[in-house]
Amino acid sequence: MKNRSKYIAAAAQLGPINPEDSKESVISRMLNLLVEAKAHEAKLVVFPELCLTTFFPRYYITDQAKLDKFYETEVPFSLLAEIFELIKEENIIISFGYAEKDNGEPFNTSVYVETSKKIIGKYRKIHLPGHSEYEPQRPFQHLEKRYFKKGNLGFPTFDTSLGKLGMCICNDRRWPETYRVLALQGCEVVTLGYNTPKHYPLAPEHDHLQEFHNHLCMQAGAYSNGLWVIASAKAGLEDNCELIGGSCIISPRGEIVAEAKTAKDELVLAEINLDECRLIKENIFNFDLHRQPEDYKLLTKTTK
Ligand code: CDT
Repeated sequence: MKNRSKYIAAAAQLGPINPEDSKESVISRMLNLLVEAKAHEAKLVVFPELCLTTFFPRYYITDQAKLDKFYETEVPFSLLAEIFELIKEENIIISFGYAEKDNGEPFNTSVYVETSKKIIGKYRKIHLPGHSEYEPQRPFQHLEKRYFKKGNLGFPTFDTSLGKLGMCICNDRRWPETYRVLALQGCEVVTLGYNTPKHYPLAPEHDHLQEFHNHLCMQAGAYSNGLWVIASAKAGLEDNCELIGGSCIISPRGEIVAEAKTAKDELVLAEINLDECRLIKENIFNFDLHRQPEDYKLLTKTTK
């Protein structure tokens, strides 16, 4: 690569995926976005959380065979064949989320895959929101705690041709610790996907703030850790449940430099300049000079 520190990245937002939509139909939509990404010479393309199917934690599913269809036992390269055919001559890293079953253990997972089909990074969601039992009073369920185990890979970072990358998934982005643990390992770009309903049944008073809270936590995470954030939504009206859009690319200054305009399939493009991380990391949030971890012990001593 000519200049490792500058490249085009894309948040590849997907519009709604309804329960009857096949994985093949989703892949062909992803392919369309990749054709566009390739035309813009994007090197890093980020797809949403659980992007191969509808957001199934919305449903209470008791039929195990039906539930199993949502999971992959390995990265589904055969499904993704056309995608890798398209980019085989390129030097692109793709990130996407899927429901993983590893030796029977279910995880909400995201991976980095290189053009050569090499898996160069994996993350399993740590902050699983929602509940584990059916709650009839809700207009829709959020059963992530039922369908997934807490991720067991920590928050790893990955040295790549596009800088030091790290992943988180949806609800993780609301927690400042996520970005800080990644930043302490030198992370320069955090990529993430999300499925965020507009309506939060437990605090509907906040529904009008969903888009604001989405950007607020990611902009704060980017700025206070001097890193880029690339965030990709699954958006729009999915089986009658409205999911927010707002996919975006945020600079280490905390500024949104590119943002989705629709709640449909849409590519959000921006130039990533890794050197911009330094202005924050070497000054206002210079960890070596200014962090005071001895006064933060409570952070890991208690869950309350
Ligand atoms: N997928 C996911 O983590 N969604 C949550 C919804 C709110 S909690 C029920 C989020 O944090 O966006």
